[in-house]
Amino acid sequence: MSVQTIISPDAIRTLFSTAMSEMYRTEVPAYQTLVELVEEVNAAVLAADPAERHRLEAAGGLARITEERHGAIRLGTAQELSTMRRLFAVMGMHPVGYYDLSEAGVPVHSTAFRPVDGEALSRNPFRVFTSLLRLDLIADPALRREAEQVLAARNIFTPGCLALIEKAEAEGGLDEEDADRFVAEALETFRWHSRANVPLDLYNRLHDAHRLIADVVSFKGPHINHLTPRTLDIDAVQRMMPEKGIAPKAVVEGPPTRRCPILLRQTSFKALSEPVDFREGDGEGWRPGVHTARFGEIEQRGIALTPKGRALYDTLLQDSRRLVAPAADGSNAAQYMAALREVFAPFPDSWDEIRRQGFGYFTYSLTEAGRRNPPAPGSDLETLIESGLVRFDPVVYEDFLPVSAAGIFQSNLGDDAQQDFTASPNQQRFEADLGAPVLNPFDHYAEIERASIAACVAGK
Ligand code: OOG
Ligand code: NI
Repeated sequence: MSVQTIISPDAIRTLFSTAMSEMYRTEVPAYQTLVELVEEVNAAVLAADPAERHRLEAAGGLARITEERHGAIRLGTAQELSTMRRLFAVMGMHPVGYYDLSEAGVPVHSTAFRPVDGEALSRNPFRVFTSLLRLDLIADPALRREAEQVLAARNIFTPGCLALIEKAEAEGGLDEEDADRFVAEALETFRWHSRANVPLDLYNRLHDAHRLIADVVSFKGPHINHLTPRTLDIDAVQRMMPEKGIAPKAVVEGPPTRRCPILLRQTSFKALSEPVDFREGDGEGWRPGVHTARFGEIEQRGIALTPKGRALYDTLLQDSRRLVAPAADGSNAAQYMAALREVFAPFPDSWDEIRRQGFGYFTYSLTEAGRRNPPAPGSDLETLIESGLVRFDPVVYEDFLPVSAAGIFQSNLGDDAQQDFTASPNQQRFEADLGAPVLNPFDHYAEIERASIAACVAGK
């Protein structure tokens, strides 16, 4: 293969996210309904706010505003996780962040495979929140062994997919024809299987241990469990879901509505019960049952916070929840959202204040005047801002939030699924299973900011 024929990993990611979107809309009609609602709301926001429309147009993303920003899968073994890392690497997606969900009663730990640099993100931001089941948190040793055996016997990747991963690694990428084949093969891993891999009796025992364990262990592969388009008004979509016949989770996760959005807000419609056939004991027969796993989600992103800003966010979120713990049935949703708004009042709500207090990451760039009159090397940044030579823009948060993720998990596992596990973050173990370290998101955002400052004060 000649080097010229290799296509960009970003282009493969776009083929993949488009194919996933098509597959999921067909498989989960309620998701198609959600996407149509999001399109409707986004169009209304843009019609009412020409300035926002302009800004998005200038950023080049208007046509793709509603495209999926992320999806999620849950894996069963270290081997699956490390192969998944290699699969995503073919599409320019790398592990960023470590999330321990055991603390929130969900027996998994996770990372997000995502494009890392700004250019790759702007070409296609699609990421996959990827969780690894923690069988070590299952109390019953016999059940744990049974689950391990089932997982050890499955192969979630097609032979064609594995061969193309190896080819991409050996040759530094794929050409267009191989990329098409790779996406088609990879898609098989994320597909829904209406036939379970286990008898109903084992499914029930796994389900009793934790619904998530049943979801991971009982199937041939890690079906994509949701996709998440971007909305420009998450509160409107949350409000309008029932009108479209889909049931939203109780509350929007994350920070309250603000003028200057921070981090990530997300909500979903509740997972649907779907028919599944289970094996009939050891025999050939099948017996009908149901499984609840797949849903649709939406997200709205704001500025990436520094450790100091994040600490304040975490404290305020905890305080809000202490004041009003959101009930799973949504009965106190309005009180919770009101408490959230009130408790978050001390979090500054202007970009300049967020910046001055060191709560958020920004990129700095020369203004028109700054380019005409480049600053002398070593100039003071604040002086340059005051004199209008340098401007600052918030860095968008491209990662996830453990408390929000736990809320999304929980509302889709059934509202009774909360369970206590000993909180036991184990990033070292996760990285050993992954076969690579995860990138620390704070370091990454800090570096984006540092590089932009260095360029400015150097007059670039
Ligand atoms: C993942 C839930 C987390 C998010 O957006 O925070 C998530 C899952 O349910 O597998 O996707
Ligand atoms: Ni999600």
